[in-house]
Amino acid sequence: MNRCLQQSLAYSIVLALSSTSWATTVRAFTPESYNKSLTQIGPEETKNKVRELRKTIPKIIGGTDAAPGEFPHQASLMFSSKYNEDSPGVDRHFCGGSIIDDQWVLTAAHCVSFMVGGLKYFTVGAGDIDLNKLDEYEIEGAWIHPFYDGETFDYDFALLRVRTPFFDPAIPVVSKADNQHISVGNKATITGWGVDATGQIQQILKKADVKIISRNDCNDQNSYNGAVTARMICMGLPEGGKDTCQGDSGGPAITPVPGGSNVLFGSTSWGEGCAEPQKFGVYGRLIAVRDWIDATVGNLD
Ligand code: 4AZ
Repeated sequence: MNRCLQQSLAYSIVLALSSTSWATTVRAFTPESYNKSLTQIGPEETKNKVRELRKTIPKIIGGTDAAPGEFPHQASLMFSSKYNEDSPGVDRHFCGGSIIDDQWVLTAAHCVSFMVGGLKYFTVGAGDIDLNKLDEYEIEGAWIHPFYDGETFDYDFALLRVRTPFFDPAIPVVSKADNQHISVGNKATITGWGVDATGQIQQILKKADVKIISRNDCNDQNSYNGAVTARMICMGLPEGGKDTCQGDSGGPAITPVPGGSNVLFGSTSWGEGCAEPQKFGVYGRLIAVRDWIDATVGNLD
């Protein structure tokens, strides 16, 4: 068997296993088990116990359905239907992406690193909010940011070039001028087909509004304790409840700039759990790699 296919199978197994273990955790905490553990201890311990228990329960990730055509730049990285004929899109999707030029998708390096050597087994899906109705675009080439670090997720960026132009329009990538208007506390919109609190990939694209969090707050001891680099930007709500999750990686974070149009300024990268208080979603900060994007796309267009 081809090595890449083996790797991708391994990846699907990891995905399947992680959602299985998550589902098991949910089932382990029945109302009976809460009540039992709570009645045996005093009020202070009860509060702490509740806090502990809450950490282990998947939170509502807080999304709602996107409307048709609302995020035409949204793309899906999928196992190609050519090699998985009987599988619907929901079973083949593994990451998000954003159309940034007529033949280019921006995504996360960690979504692409295992494709190398087997691009034909993968495809870019776009053109619908329904994961089972996407048009597929063959991938011509993949460019991973040269400074990508698979351990720290620093420079978690990749570009994919497809063989034929997308039917849907690209979203502009944040410019230096736009970036002045992107500040802590601003609202941003995140989208993706990634898992909800039940661990299921979503057939209909979901959206949620979150706030931009300062790197300082995100690097706090209660959050990521220094792991957030200048190539990352955090978003979420301090109380949790709205976040990206597994399967959203590589997908867009957008915000309006003066004049009213949206720009792409983040790409979903990592986080501890999903939608937990203080554990913000961490996104690739596109302004930090705008020159690399321009050079890569510009050289081939
Ligand atoms: C993931 O595995 C993933 N809560 C994406 C985003 C976040 C966590 C995990 C952020 O694709």
